[in-house]
Amino acid sequence: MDFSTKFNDLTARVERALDALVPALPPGSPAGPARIHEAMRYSLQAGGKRLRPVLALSAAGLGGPARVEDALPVAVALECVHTYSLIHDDLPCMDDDDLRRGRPTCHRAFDEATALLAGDALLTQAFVILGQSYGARPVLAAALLRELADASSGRRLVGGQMQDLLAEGGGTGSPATAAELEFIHLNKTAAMLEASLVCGGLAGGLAPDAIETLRRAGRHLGLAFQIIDDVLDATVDTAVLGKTAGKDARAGKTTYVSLHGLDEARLLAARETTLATDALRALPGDSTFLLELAARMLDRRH
Ligand code: GRG
Repeated sequence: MDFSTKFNDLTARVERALDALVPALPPGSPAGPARIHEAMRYSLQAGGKRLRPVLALSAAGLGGPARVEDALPVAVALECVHTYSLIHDDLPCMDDDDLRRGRPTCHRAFDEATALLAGDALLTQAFVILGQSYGARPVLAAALLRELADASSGRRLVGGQMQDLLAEGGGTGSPATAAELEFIHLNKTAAMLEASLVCGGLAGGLAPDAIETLRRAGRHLGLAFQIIDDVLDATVDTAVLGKTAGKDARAGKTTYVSLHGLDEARLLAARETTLATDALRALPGDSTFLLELAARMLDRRH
């Protein structure tokens, strides 16, 4: 199977699992407020790139093709946490954005309170899914819960977002230093990519040293992903991105582009990608797909 066929096959499986595990109304529920489920699904099914679930499924596949199915629930849980973070990031009290995944943000399509609740409910739904789907395998369930909870915690995703807001003017008002920028991106961006590979590896039954190698690959892939995100924000227009472009410069934000310039930022992203692919090559199993995915993440246009 070539790369695109495999990528499309994995994303199609993710879409079906999302539909099943985040239903319009939970099975057996009375006629509760459909609005919360509509808002959750509105943002979830708006057609993101599904990178985190695809990374998880590909890492699980290193344990053999049959393991991919095992990783579907955690892949969906990762996408739920990611989508919650996007909904909250877009709120007026944070980034105040109107466009996400090519359509109006959740609070524009519904209202602010509904968007806040949809984000809360998606975060919680991730852990509902893990409990329901892996409860019969308590050792795996505990490892996945620990990994996803840590990645989305105040120490990582939320901590990275907090530092980002502080650097933007919520705190001192002074732009982030290079060290602060690395902290922001290691946590706001890389934590979830790292968790995607690690959770996939756990569901794939990989050994502890392979899990740590996946963690290292995820950290470098996450930094490369964020550097490219900064480059795209500065170079690609809103219609292509599906989210508002040029926001970093307008906000006077420190980014890899503002610190290093476009060319050097691209070189840094390539360097981080090489570090990620060096790690991926050391893994057991066939990592061809993951290596190609890393290369395409570096070359992405949106
Ligand atoms: C609100 C706790 C909280 C965190 C917000 C996701 C996020 C953290 C902020 C969004 C802004 C941003 C640049 C985040 C870095 C991570 C990133 C590039 C997210 C976008 O991921 P993609 O491009 O999005 O994979 P799609 O829509 O394709 O899934």
